[in-house]
Amino acid sequence: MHGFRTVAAGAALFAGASISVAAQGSGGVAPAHKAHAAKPVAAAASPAATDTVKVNEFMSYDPAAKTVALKVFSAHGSTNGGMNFNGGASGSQTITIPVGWSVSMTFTNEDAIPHSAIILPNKMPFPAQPQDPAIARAYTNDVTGGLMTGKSDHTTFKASPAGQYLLACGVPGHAPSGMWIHFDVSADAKVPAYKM
Ligand SMILES: [Cu+2]
Repeated sequence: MHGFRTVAAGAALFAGASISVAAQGSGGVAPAHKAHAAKPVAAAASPAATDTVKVNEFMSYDPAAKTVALKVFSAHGSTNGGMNFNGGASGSQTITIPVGWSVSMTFTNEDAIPHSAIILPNKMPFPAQPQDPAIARAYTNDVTGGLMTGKSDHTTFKASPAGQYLLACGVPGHAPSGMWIHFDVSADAKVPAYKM
């Protein structure tokens, strides 16, 4: 279901070598200030080997280094009573990472109660007992107890193997309450994408 828009967004971003400006908003490209439609503006840019591409406020990546910087905020807004990541709950968002890329994830808890983040297999129901992440090192500190209000944790992991996963809260009861979004490691995607 979510595959098409993810790919389309990624392709559009990749084409926009002028980065970050066009990447704002919910997938749409902002109207051009000037209508030089025939001019190949992007081709005029330098090869941009070390440029960082901004996908949205939560994600940016370096296509040369194949690294993704991902910010994950718990209780980002009131969606699902705060039981959300970056405003997404019960799978309403999908993060897509090309297989083999390195993900640098910074998690920050904006809620009054503890939360955490862990990559789990895309399986329901959620396990009743705490378990290891589906991708090595893809979890935040004290994943069961959670981080207190305002606390952050950082982890870096390699997005592998390809498959469909969930980014979920590891505090008991939270994931079954909807505190999870999709996390795909794709063998087909050329660049990371974030579908809101
Ligand atoms: Cu939680």
